[in-house]
Amino acid sequence: MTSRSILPRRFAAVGLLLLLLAPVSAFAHAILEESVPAEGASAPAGLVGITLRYNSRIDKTRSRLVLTGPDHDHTTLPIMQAGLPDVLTTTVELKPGNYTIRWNVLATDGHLTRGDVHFSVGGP
Ligand SMILES: [Cu+2]
Repeated sequence: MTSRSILPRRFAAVGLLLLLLAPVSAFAHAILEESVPAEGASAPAGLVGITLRYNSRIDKTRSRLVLTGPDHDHTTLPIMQAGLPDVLTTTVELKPGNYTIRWNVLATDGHLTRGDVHFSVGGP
């Protein structure tokens, strides 16, 4: 075998490798792009709508939103299954105080990511 015939094979191997890696970058794991309430924002007391928008589709049945309130109690919020595939929504009745939403989400690439959103609830 000469070096002339080896070189194209190398290129073919690199091409195959790129082809195998392509789906990974096409379906990146979830990064939070926008939230309502926004980080550090304030919402009026009462029924608060929570929306988290990601850069990729989310497996809603295997993702979790846990709310920590002013009494340091942890509440798992129900995630609505309807709506856009890259958006998690829920509503919860909240009294004034400081809150943290911890999100654990499973993206369609099979990777889990998590993060926190802090916000406060003021008077009605
Ligand atoms: Cu990923």
